[in-house]
Amino acid sequence: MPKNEQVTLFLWLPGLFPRRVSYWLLIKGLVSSPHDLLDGTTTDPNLSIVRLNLHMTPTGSIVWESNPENDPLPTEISTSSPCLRIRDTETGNERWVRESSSIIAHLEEVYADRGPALKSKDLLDIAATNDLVGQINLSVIESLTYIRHASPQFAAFSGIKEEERSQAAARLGHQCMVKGFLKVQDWAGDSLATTGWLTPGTDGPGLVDANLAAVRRYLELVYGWNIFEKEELKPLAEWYERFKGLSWWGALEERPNVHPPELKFTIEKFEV
Ligand SMILES: N[C@@H](CCC(=O)N[C@@H](CS)C(=O)NCC(=O)O)C(=O)O
Repeated sequence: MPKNEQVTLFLWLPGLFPRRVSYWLLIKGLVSSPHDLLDGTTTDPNLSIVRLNLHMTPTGSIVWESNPENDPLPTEISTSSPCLRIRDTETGNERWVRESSSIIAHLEEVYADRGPALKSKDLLDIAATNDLVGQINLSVIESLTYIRHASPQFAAFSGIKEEERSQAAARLGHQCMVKGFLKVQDWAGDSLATTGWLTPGTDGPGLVDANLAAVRRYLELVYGWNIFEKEELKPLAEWYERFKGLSWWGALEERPNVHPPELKFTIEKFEV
């Protein structure tokens, strides 16, 4: 990274999408432990973490409280976390990256010479990585359609009235999500067979792995939902068990109170 750049991550640590960044930071060694991550401490003085706390207003909109307080996420830039700010310390000029998958892909370029590679250098592997990340993000949208209709609390949060919730919409979302994950499983078949990981051309877990593991873990924590429960997704279920074997997993993801109890929701069980 150029000497005059200060890079800041705005992270709501319990969230789904910021979790992708947390996993990336831990695999890369840019935070040295889950304890340091929760504390907002990185191993590079040019990289800072602003931790966000979520507050819901009575009208249901989200307000972020930042730690440190004097560095809030500007709402004219984004209302969502994660967010990445790159500030030129000489000119004060700022640029922003706003999407979790783009943020970790960008940081992986910036920190290409540090820690393990989470992305291949081979151009075709990179294209395949982009295919996989894109497909994961499409499947996440389908999973959101499912829970918008299957979870009374998430429906209410999304502005869907109880009588408007639809089993057909939930079922379709679920089916499309499974179809999408089957594509991921198929497209990652070679790397799963050779390295056990989803990211093409890396030795260990990479960008694709961080992007998907965060989704699997968050939906389990909030809804008690295993998104790979269908028998046909067994290779992904086995991959996730492998991911849980990473050295930092237990200290981060199995610590007491890992998820705020007020953000645990239910899913109505019906045949999907
Ligand atoms: N597509 C975005 C989604 C980010 C997102 O929705 N983040 C949630 C927290 S996990 C959020 O900030 N929601 C509040 C909002 O969008 O205003 C990404 O991949 O980063």
